[in-house]
Amino acid sequence: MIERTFFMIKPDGVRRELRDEIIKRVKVWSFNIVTSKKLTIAKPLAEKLYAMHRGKPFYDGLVRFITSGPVEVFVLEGDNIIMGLRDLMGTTDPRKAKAETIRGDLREENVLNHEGIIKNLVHGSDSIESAKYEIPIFFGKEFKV
Ligand code: 3AN
Repeated sequence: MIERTFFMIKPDGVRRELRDEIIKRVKVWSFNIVTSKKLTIAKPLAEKLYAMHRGKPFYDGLVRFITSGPVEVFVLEGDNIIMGLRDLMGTTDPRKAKAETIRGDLREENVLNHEGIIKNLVHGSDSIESAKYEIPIFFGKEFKV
């Protein structure tokens, strides 16, 4: 089934200039870029994106991390892309991510930042519901899931 999902190269990925390497991997999987833009996320936007993590010990640090520098955000489209992209990204903790995944292959030696937040390069929606929530935060209502 052709699906759309929200994808982000986080501040650590942009800072390390891994954009082209990451997008090359996305393209190899025949995923298409519907639209994209580069921005620095403002705090209210970060709080909306991470609303499900509010109250967790890493929440404040996570918001600080994601607002710490430019990110690139995408709407991607492809067959079974939500689960496919999660496979391509690898697990949340890059130290546990398999080889040939983005997080597994491109992780830094120091995976945690100074606040103990996991620097894992990328984000992708984990379900259709998440994609429906996350895409409009960054792209308005124009790009339907
Ligand atoms: P994913 O990005 O794999 O969907 P989420 O949505 O559960 O993972 O978590 C969002 C982000 O929060 C992660 N990408 C990571 O940067 C950070 N994070 C998650 N769990 C922890 C943790 N236990 N300690 C520090 N940071 C965490």
